Formats: sequence, structure tokens, C-alpha cells
Amino acid sequence: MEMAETPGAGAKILKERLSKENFEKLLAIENTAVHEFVAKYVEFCDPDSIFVSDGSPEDIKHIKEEAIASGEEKKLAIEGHTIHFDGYHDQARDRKGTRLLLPKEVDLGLGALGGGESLGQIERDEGLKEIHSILKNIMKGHKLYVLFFCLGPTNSEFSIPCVQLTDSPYVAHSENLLYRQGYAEFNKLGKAARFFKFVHSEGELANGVSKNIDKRRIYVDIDGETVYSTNTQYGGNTIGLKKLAMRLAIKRGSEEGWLTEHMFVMGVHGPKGKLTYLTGAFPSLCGKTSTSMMMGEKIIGDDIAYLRIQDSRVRAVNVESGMFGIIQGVNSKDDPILWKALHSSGDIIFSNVLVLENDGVYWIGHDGEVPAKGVNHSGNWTPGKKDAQSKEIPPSHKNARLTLNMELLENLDQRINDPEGVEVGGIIYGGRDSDTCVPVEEAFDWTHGIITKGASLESETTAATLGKEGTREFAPMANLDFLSIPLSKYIENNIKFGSQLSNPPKVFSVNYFIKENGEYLTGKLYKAVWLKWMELRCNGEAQALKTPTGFIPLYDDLRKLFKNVLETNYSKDEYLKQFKLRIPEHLAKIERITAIYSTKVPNSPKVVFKVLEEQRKRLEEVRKKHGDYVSPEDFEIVN
Ligand code: SPV
Ligand code: MN
Repeated sequence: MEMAETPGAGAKILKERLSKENFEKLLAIENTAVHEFVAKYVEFCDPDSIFVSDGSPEDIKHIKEEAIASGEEKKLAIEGHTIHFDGYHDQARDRKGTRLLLPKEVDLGLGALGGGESLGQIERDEGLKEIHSILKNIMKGHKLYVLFFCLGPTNSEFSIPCVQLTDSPYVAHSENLLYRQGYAEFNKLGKAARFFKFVHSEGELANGVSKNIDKRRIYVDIDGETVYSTNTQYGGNTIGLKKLAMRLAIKRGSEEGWLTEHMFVMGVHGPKGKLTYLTGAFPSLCGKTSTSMMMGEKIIGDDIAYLRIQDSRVRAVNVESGMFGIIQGVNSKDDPILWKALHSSGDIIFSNVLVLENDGVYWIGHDGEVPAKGVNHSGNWTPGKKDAQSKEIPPSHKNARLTLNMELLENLDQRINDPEGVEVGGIIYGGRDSDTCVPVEEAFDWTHGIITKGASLESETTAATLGKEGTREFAPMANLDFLSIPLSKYIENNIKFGSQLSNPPKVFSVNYFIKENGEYLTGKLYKAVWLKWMELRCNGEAQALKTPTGFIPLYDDLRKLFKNVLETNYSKDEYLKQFKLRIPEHLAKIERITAIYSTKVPNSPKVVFKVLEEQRKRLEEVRKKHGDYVSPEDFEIVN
């Protein structure tokens, strides 16, 4: 039998600072590293009181009550719903304030890729010093919550235990909705737990929101597997297990041979009752949640997946068990399942939407008229209200979100908690691209897909990060913001991952944003059809046309799918416009991407240039024969 660890110096501090009940809960976990970590930040941040959650229903309920009692959340009209506001200048992920702490000699080379915003790093000791100077006594007057979670299903090879410290009951409540409880996992693992650590403080508040935005920092200590977040409340900056853990997991996965991807996981129904699992990476605000929530299909996750190879197959788990989804545009017609959940009782946090006099809520794109007044992230609001820069303030922030546990969704797949994950049939890359890529296309093979679709992904910027909107940004695998290893290494890992398999998943791209003369060429629901086509292709059940950039659907197959799935007549004319090959735009894209990999990405894998060059040549050949814009009808059918 293994000996229990002797309590370390931390236990003494904890005994002094914690109530008996909380102390016992914490010490029941036989892992002195956990005790030392909590003790260190209890001493350092100096909270007035401490609450240790064991993840029981009572503790979960208590945290939500405290979120309401503290004013960080307010009750709404529907039972269980609450509203949380983040500060006016704290509405999105802060790239500028986010830094990786790394030794001086390590340069990940990501700094040049941030599109004007730094994806920065800071020398580890200097960064630790700075963040600790901010953290010193920061929790005076606050209560500290000590929380245990598990990234991924419990009892699974995929999963990683985590400890979160936060002085925000809103953050604690959010995590209780978004992640699997991990107290039992820690109890079971004892000192074997290799856990991630998160320290968050919202800092001093004014009117309920973080006041010292100039001291907003998200510092990621890769080697220490610890992330520090201060003076911010917005979920993407504070919820440790979400985007902060992703950076730690990318590093750990890179060392161990598995992938952490910014991907949804969903099941798409095919003929004869078959269910094929697809994963999809999209930058924020590009339709990722709405794709994963597609009517008639099954959702496993909408944001982050771990991918591992088992028995020569790719398997995926959803790292999370809840959704922190974009609410803008959710309406009864296009999003019936989400709409229903949002209008039923249940534990749901709305953030940065408009709250009406009757405690109902409204957001951009909600059914019905824009209300005449309400309260939003800017305070009292009426239509036409302007901010300090004379910019009109919309009723809800574009990055306003909903937070719920996926148990509230009718379309949740029963395998959400499967410790083995699900087998991946295909992976999808999607971006916001107004002029180049067709609505859906399959790569020739894994490497072609990883390079021309994943590593070449671009997206026109949105409101999900602070900064300018509407410019084309390089967004490889929609994962650039979260890399903690060099991009070249990350791409190599991806290529290697698939090349170990005899039958790797198919790789697709989708583009819901292709335009002509300023008008979108595809309807919001068309993605339902693209998904069905990809499902068929994963199983060898549809032919395709071979173009220089990949395989595209046949008109006849789409016509049938539109009829079956959307009960609409899909015209040939529409098809020809949507699936036209746009050679000048493709060549320009290859030029942009090649320039980035040759000038801004140290040690780019040679295969990146080779595959892009081959694609360029294929495009030039076709251009000689057919001109700049080529009809799909000029391409040959393949199986
Ligand atoms: C995203 O922006 O990709 C999100 C929300 O999923 S956040 O938590 O802010 O990252
Ligand atoms: Mn995301």
C-alpha cells in the first residue's frame, strides 16, 4: 500500500486561513502540490475568506447564489436565468495583454503574426515578477473560490485535472456550467494528478466591473502549467479551463503526440441511420456554434477538442461540457434548439445582452422589433445611443454570449462523456472569406488539407477579439491565438498526426461568407446541406468534381440534398455562382500565404511550400485553358 503524503508547509497556512469544513475538503485531496498551490495564493492574494468547492449540488448552488448576492449576476424573468455584464472595455479576449512566459532564449516567433496585435511573450522571470506584483493582496475584500475540474470526460486517457482559483463567483459559476467537476478525479488520482493551475482575480471593481483595465494581464506560464489572469471578467480572459488551458494543452499534447484543436465535435446523420462524427475549426464569430448546433444533427461540443490516435483511428473528446456561445443572430427560425433552451427554465448566464424592464432579454438578431429601451453593457440604453467615440452602441454587444450546460440541449449526443471519445470521420476548416473559396470543398488528402485549408486559413476579423474589424487575418487552424509552440512545429505535428494513419479523416473547408456584388451567395441554413455532403464523402457515398483546389460537389447531389434537408429547390444558376473557381483570388491567396510562411514563420516545413506551389501550378494550367473564372462544369467527375 502506498503511504499517504505527509502534509507540507502549505497545510499549516491553510489550517490558519480556512474554516474547518473548507480545510477538510481541501486536505481530503491527497496531493501536497494542490495544498501548496492553494496556500501560496491564499497568502499572496490575501482574500477575506475562502470557499472550497467539492462540486456537490449544494456547492454548485451556493456559488450561483453568491454570484447573485455579489451583484456579478442578476436574476432574469425566466427561472434560473441570470445576466452578467463585463466592463465596456472588457468585452472580448485581450490579445495585447496575453503573454506566454518563456525563458529568454526561447522565441516562438509568433510576435510577427498577430495582425498588429501582439501574440506576445515575455521573459519568464520578468513576467512572473510583474504578474505577482499585480496579484499581491489583490483579493483583499474578496472571497476566493477553490474549484476542481476535469478537462475532458472523467476517467479518460484524454483528460486533464485542473485547479481554478478565482475571486469572481461569476467565473466560478460559469465553470460549473462549462466543465466536468473534478474533485472526485483528484481524490482518485491523489499525488498522481498532473494538473493545470489557474489563478484569476477580477481585481478592484467599480459598478460591479473590473476597474483597473490597464493592469489587465493574462500570463501563461507554459513550464509551470499555470495561467494567471487579472483585472478582467470577460470569460475568454478569465475562465481558466477555456482558452487559457488551451495554451497549456497545446504544449503538453505536442510533447505527447496528441492535438488540442479549436474545434467543435458533432455527429452528422447519414443514410441508413449512420452517424458520422466531424470536427470543425473556425475563428470566432464565423458560424462555429451554429454549425455544431445544426438542426437534426447531434452536438458533442462547440469549441475545443482533444484529438488522439487509438488503434490507428483519430478519436476526439469535447474538452468542455457546456457552451459559452455567441448569442448574436440566434433566432427562433434558424436556431430552434438553442432558442427553446434560452426560453425554458434552467441554469443559463446571459452576458452583455440588453435587459428589458420586464427582466426579459434581447440581442442583435433576436426575433421581433428592437426594444425602445433597456440596460446593456453601456448602462441605460436607447436606440441611437453613442459611445465616447461617437460610435453607435448596438442593443447587445456583438460578442455577447450565452453560458449553459449542454444537458439543456435536445440535440446533445449521448456519447458526450464517453471516455474513449468518438471516431472522427472528417475535419472542417472554416473562415470568413468574401471572395475566394467555394462554400464547401474536400482536400485531396490529409497533407493537402492541413496545408491548403488548415494552415492557409484566413478570416476577416470580427468582434470576438479587441481591435479592428473586417480586415483579412491569417488564422491557421483557427488556433493561432492559442499556440504555445512555434507555428512550424504545430503544423508539423498536424501533418505527422494524420500521416501515421492508413485511413485518415477527410479534410474539408467551408465558407459561409462568399459574396458577389456585396451580396452573400449562400443562405444561412445552407450549411445543413454542406454537412450532409461531407458526411456522404466521408463514407464514399457521393462523387465529386476534381478542381485544382480540391473536390467539390456535383450539382445533382446538392439538388437532392437541398430537397431532402431544406425542402427547397436549389437552382443550377445558384450552384454555378457559388462553386465557380476564382483563380485570380486563389493565386493571390497562395501568394499571401507563401509570403507569410517564408518571411514570418521561422523554420516553416518545406512541404508547406511544396504543396502550395503544386496548387499554384494546377491553377495556372487551368487558367490557360479556361480563363480566370471557371465553371464547375469544366471539371471531371471522380469517385
Ligand atoms: C472564441 O472567441 O473563440 C470563443 C470565446 O470561443 S472565448 O472564450 O472568448 O475564446
Ligand atoms: Mn472559441
